[in-house]
Amino acid sequence: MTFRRKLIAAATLAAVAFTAPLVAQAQIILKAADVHPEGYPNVVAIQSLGKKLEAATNGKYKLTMFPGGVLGGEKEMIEQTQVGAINILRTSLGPLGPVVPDVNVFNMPFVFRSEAHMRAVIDGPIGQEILDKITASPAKMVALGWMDGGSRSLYTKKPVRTPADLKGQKVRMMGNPLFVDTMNAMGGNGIAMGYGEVFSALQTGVLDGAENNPPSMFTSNHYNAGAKYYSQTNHLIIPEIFVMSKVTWDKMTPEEHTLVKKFSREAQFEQRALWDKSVAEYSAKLKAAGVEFIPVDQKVFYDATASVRAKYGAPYADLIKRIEATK
Ligand code: GTR
Repeated sequence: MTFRRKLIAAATLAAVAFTAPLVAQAQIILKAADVHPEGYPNVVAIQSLGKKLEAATNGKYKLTMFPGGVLGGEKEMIEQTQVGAINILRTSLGPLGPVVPDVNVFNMPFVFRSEAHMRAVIDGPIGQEILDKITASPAKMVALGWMDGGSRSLYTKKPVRTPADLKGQKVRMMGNPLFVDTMNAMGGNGIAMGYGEVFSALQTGVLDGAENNPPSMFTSNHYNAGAKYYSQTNHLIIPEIFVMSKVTWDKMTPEEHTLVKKFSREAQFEQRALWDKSVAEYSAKLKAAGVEFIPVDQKVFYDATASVRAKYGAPYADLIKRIEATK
């Protein structure tokens, strides 16, 4: 080897030694889960949080997404998150109510005047208080941020315009007694069931309808199981949430906590932008597939559900006043 070559070889070795880590660091896989499919705004926003965390920690953490409910329904996934089998979970606040009753104030029918009102509440101090209550509760989850779930309306095989039209109709609700009470008060028969079971229950006639926002109604394919009428009740405006298992959180450093919090807040707003686009897109797709959107008098359904707000809202009278006062 010439002197020049030797010099280059030595310099290359030195460069390699300089950049290579002294001890190979084992990568930590963060299992994230969602009932929604790949490409859904909530899934995309969590994946992007994962990518940012991976980059900021030089690959110490890598997020792997389990979409489409492959790890179970939200009730089962909440349980897996509590024990650390799932590290990051995006879920509706609905099925979290039986685990952390304080969140039920956001789960009440017509507690928010509009989606804009709901956003103002979750982005502000009340939203932070509810996140903190989840984290401080014995549920073993650290609440990271909110997501948008739009407004939930009713979809059925027969057109529904009034509570009387719901008489005798079996309507799927999320697993929380509050929602079964809500549907019963709206005039139907509420049946609690996991999201993944609704399609075949509609097909076999176990259910006459369900309720959800347009992106979920479309991606779950429920409109292809006979539910062709979408009545614009907007009875539930439930924010969604993403949490980290406390088991996982407790193993992270304070610097990593700061990163997770920062990227979570960003995920909240990234999802929102994607969400607004997806509501428009999936509403159009539902209409193109022959779903009839039926305008209804929401006031009638609001009045019909007063007993539910009275029952579940009683312990939170002050908080409800603050929600109402939020502009
Ligand atoms: C969707 C929500 C999911 C899940 C589903 C359901 O709107 O995004 O988290 O709760 O509804 O009805 O089970």
